[in-house]
Order: sequence, then structure tokens, then C-alpha cells
Amino acid sequence: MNPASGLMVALVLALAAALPAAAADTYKIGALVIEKPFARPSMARNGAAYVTIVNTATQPDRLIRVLSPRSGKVEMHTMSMDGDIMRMREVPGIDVPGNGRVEMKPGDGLHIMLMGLNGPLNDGESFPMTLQFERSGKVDVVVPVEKPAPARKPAAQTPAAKKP
Ligand SMILES: [Cu+2]
Repeated sequence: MNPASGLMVALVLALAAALPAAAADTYKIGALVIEKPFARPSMARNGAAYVTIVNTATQPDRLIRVLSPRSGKVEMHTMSMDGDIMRMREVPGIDVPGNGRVEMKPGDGLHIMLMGLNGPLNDGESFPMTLQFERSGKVDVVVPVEKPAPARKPAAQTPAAKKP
């Protein structure tokens, strides 16, 4: 390696280190910031995807449509418990309050439902998805498929973390 290419490598490494780790997970459209889209693996007919939408404007916006080549149809759903039974219901849109945020999480209500997957969602793959907002328009995001993080070890194995 000659000194010039060595310098180039050092520059590239320095630039890469300067970028925040979350940069690749964040998308901007108008006043909206879409953070960390992800989906869970699914061997079933349907799958679920999650995004966090941050609105930096005072005007509210609304997610009105979601598309993906990965499934025939994409719906916006809410989830609620009816006794012991979990029920999902399609909603026509998801409101994003002005200066507010909508955080979708597994097991916590709002999610994006991929109806009629054209194949299983495998851990480690990524697929494109388009979010369309009433005010801000469309944004394309890449959705990585990720397994849930392993459950934390019992507190007994980490005495330092124990509360008094
Ligand atoms: Cu659903």
C-alpha cells in the first residue's frame, strides 16, 4: 500500500466514524423523520412492520397509505386485548400530532400489517416499503427483518444491577 492510499483509507475510516450509528436507519420527508423501521420474522401469511414517526412541524400530519412489493396488500392496524384475546383492526390512517411522535412497537397497538406475504420474512433480510403522508408526501424506507432481542438474564445473575 502506498502512502497516498493509506491516507485515503484513514480518511474514509474517520468519516465513517463521524457518522452517528443510527444514520442509515433514519429517513426525512418534509418535517417528518422516520426512525428505525423494522419487521419481525414471519413464516405465516402475514407479517408486521414498525416505524417511529417524528413530526418536527407544528401542523399535524397523517400516514394515509403504505405499500411494499413484499406483500399484496399493506394495512395499518391497531391491536387491543378483548379479555384474553388479541384483536387487530384496520385503521384508515395514523395521525402524527404536531411536534409529536408515533412510536410503533411489537405488542403495543399500532403496527403496519403486511397482508399476503409473497414469501416468509426471514431474519436478516431487508425489503422496501413506501409510506405516504397526507401533508408531507411519500418516502421510501428499507425495512430490516430482525428477531426480538434475547430476554434479559434474571437479576440473580447480575447482582450489581439489583435494586436495594
Ligand atoms: Cu395487524
